Formats: sequence, structure tokens, C-alpha cells
Amino acid sequence: MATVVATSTSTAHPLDPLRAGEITRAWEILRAERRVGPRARAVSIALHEPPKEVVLGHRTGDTVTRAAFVVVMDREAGRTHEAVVSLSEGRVVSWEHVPGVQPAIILDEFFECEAAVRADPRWQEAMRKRGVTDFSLAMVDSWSAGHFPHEGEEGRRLVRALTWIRRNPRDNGYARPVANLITVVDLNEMKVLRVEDHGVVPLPPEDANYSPEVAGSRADLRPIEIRQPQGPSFEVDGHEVRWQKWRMRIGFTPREGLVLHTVTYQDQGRERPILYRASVVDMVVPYGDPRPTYFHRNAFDVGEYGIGTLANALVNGCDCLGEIRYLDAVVNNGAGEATTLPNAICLHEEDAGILWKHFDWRTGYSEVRRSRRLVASFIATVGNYEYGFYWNFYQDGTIQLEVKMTGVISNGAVVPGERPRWGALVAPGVYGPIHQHFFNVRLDMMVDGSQNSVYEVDTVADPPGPENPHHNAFHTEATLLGTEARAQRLIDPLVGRFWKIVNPSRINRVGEPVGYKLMPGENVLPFAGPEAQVTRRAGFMTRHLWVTRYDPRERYAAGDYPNQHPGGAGLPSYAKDDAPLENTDVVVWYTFGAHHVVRPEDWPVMPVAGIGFMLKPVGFFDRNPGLDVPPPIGHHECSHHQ
Ligand SMILES: [Cu+2]
Repeated sequence: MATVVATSTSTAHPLDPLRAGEITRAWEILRAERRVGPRARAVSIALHEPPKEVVLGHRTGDTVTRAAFVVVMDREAGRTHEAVVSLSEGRVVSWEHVPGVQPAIILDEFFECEAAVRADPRWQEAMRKRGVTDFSLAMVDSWSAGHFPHEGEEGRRLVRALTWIRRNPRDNGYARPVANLITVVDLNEMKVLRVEDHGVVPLPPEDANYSPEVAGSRADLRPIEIRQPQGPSFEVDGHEVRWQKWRMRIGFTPREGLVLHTVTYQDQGRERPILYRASVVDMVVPYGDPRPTYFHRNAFDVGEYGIGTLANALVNGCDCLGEIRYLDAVVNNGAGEATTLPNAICLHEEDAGILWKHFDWRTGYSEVRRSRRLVASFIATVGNYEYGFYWNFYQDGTIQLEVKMTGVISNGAVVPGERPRWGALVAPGVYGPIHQHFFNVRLDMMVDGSQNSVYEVDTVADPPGPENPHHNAFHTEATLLGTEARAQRLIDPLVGRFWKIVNPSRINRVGEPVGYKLMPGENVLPFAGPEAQVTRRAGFMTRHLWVTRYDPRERYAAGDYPNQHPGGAGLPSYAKDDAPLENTDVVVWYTFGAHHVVRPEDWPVMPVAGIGFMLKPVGFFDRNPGLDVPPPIGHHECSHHQ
């Protein structure tokens, strides 16, 4: 057994993500102290975030205590443990068995599962029935199994694998889905339990490639260049980013990917906090087809797959354009080794149209300002789909999250002549089921301090009467969301609904508490019924807004272990105690759903579809905070007296 010598760990900031050496050391310490065997898998090794008071009290140069939060899966016993490993003290601080859960599916399992399926004689027989004899051309994706209890499979770590067949190794692998075939695999034993074959459907006849050689290249596009001869206007110091008056830390976890920490805005010499922490903490993609190879498609891409571990290496001029600064991400693999994902996070500035303008048409005096935004982004590939997460910061105090969806739709094959009821044909023999993508973002708010309240604001028409003789009157009504049960809300665009997070003890110069409002964008509700297993497991998607009282254990909208979970975890359970919410440390959780009625234009690779929301200051500043944005250098006519 290796002896682990305790050493002190010094690092710049308590929220810095674990470095490669810290990941491997955490695993070594754990293996040494807890006899974690060689068949144990490291599901996740991430920073054990210190308590808020430690983070907020930290001053540059202070000694930092480092710890790792580790999820370990014992394949022999099918048991999951959570450990906190102190890197500063070189010891395991806590070690807890978490009964009855299945942690996220890890990348190693994807590859091993594909190999196991290809080697299985029952699956091979199903392939031969479909005229496929070169099994190396098969792609097998490990789809999370959901919770559909099947005799003899209780407690097993399952996936329901789907198969596609390439014609040659360079093809779009998702062009030719194998319909009606499900391969159920136990990931701990890494063996196929059963192959369900619901009947042969011919493989779609066409390739669906999209390389320039196949798709062609239009010839009339001239170069566009973003030049910032003096460099970008932001500074990166370790994981801290300063841009304009914004200051934040950029973290990264294997589960969530990019995490924003301690977002503040410099206002008249004061550093004013807005967010303590923000990240997309879960998502789920319910599909609307009830047939055997579709009904279970409900990927929880964050909680079931660890979207951070699937982050792309971004390329300048392709994923981002201009003067880019990248941050690498470091994640663990199943063997507890550190893997660096180079250029996983992109930081850059973009011109964002005009920020404000007025032209005095009597005197000819004109002022115009360009808006610029800082973008912090990453892109993850989860099987067939790409998800890009873009946090945008503006000079008027706005924060925006844009999620960009692209990649290849999840699909199936249909027999010639079939008109699918639960989706659309996208190409001959290829079918895209109707589905939705629900995201949940967790916003640990800190509007000028930790003690905040949340109001729902609707616009209401006044009834006709003596006060409204011309029937034109309307006004806003703000309702305090005073408890966790009352703070489970839906959007209502017809009343201009938004939610306002205020600090009741910080009053602005017009007599109102300072605040930020959450402005919903496009949104939808799930169509899966209340008794559907996906609705039980993703209870968070039944409400667009949830507010909870801060609890460091409440981190994920669908709970800590959504994979194969029977349901009820996450937000519905966090809100059960109906804690009071007024003037306290609140966490705002916003669910936003992209409704995907698949089109032929989504094939063979889908143009980006976007969805998101904004946080905008409302009485947080005394006036337009972008007044002092200067006219662009070299464009004096942007500030012009005739
Ligand atoms: Cu979609």
C-alpha cells in the first residue's frame, strides 16, 4: 500500500478547480486509506467547495485549504461512496456509502459498452438479420436506462444501448439508425443482459455526410476578421476574469462544466456582488414516441453523463472568433487519473450591436455607443448532440445565458411509406422523434449581499371605473414569493411576467430595494404526463421557477444521482420543508425548455437552435450604467454636435 505524506497545499483561491496533481493525489489518498480496489471507478473527482464564509472572507495571500469531493463506484459490490479528501492534510475526511443510487455514466463505460455489445452473439445475430456483417462499422451509444424496473434487473447498473451502422469509417455515424433494436447492458459486469429485437426495418438508403467534399462549398464568401490590435479589454489572472466593471471567477466541474463564481460589478468605487455561483445543474430531453426503442430516451445530460467531462477542445476561428483567451479544464477518468481538456473554455469579446443612442433632431446633436459583451463559453458533445453554453456579460449590467443546440438529431429508421405520428421524416427512411430539451440553471443569488427576497411581477389592467375612465390604465403588481411552496411558478408572457430578486435592506435613491430581474425567454412545459417516469425523475421541469433557501447540500435540480433514479429527488424534495424565503440566502432555479419539432432542415447536422434567459438590473444602479462607455476610438462622429 502506498504511503501518502501529508503536505500543505498552496493555491491562489479557494474556488480554483482541482489541478491535475490534486486529482491524482486525492485518488491516491483514497486508495491508500480506504482500500479502494483496482476495479473501483472514480466517477468524479472535483473541488470540494469551501463554505461561503471561507470564500467570501478570503483575501489574496491567505492560506487556502484544499479538499476534493470524490464519487467512487465499486463495480464488484455495486456500491457508491462519497468521500471528502483533504489535500491539505493528506487524509480522508469523510467516507459515506450512498445506498441505492447509480452515479453518472462515465466515458470509459461508453467505450467498454460498445465493445461488449459488438462481441455479443445475440446482437451479432440481429445485425446479420439486417445484412450487417462488418461489426466494426457499428456505433453503439449507451443511453441511460431510466427507471423501468424489469424482472431480475433491480439494483443493476444498466444502459439501453442503441445501434447505428456506418457505411465506411468516415461517415456520419448517425445516418443509418438500426430501428427496433435495444441492447440492455449491465455496466458493472460489462455484459449484455438481453437483446430486444422488435423487427427488421431496412437501414436508410442514403449517407448523410456534411464534409465540404460532399456538401459543396459556396464560392462567394469573403473573409471577415476580428482585430483587436491592443489585445482584448479583459484580464485573466488564474481563474479570475476582469472585464469592464465585471469581475468573476470561472470554475469548471466534471458534472456541470463551466461554473461562474462570485460575480460582482464595480459601481462608483464599490464592488457589488450579484451572483455567488451560477451553472446549468441539470437537463433532460424527453422524447415523445411511446414505442420500444424510443420511450426510454430521456437523457439527463448533466446528471447522467457529466457534461463537463465531454467538453470539446475549442479552436480559434472556428468555435470562437477574435482575440481569444482559453482556459483548460482538468477532469478525472475512471481510473482516477487527471485528463486535461485543452482550450475547454473560451473567453472573448464580441461587438453586440448598439448599446444606446439618441439623436436630437432639432439641434443635430447625436450620441451613439456600441455595445460589447464578454462571452465565457464551452461546448460539450453528448453522443449525437452538441450543447454550447454561453454566458454573456454586457456593459449595461445585463447577464445572459444562451444555450446553443447543434449536432445530429437522435433518430430512427422507418419502413418506406410510413408517416410517423410522433415526429417527422427528415430524409428517406430517417425519422426524428418530437422531443424537448429542459435545462435548469441554478442561480445562487447575492444581490448586494446574501440576504435577498424574490417577487413575481405581473402587469395588470385596471378595471374601468372612476380612476380609469378611459380604460387605458395598467400597472405592475409584485407578489412576494415568501416560502418554497409559493415559489414554484410558471412563465406567463401575456402578463409580461418576470421575477425580481431584491435586497430589502439596500434601498436605491428612488426608494426601492436594489434588484435584478430574471427575464424568461422562449419556454414551454413538458408534454409527458404527471405519471410518466421522466416527469417523476425530472420534477424540476414541471415548474419554470423554483426558489429555495440556500443549503449547501442542495446542488442539482434532479438530485445528486438522477441515473436510474425512481423519482422525487432534487427540487421537489428540496422544497418539501416549505422554508420561508423572505430576506434570506435564496437560490433561484430557472427551468427553460426548448421544444424541438424536428425539421428536414435539421438533417444531416442541425443548424444552431438557441434558448436562454437574462438577468437584468432593476433599480440596482441609479441610472444607465453604460453611460460612461466611450465612443469607439477613431469614430468621433458617434459623439457629435453639429
Ligand atoms: Cu432537439
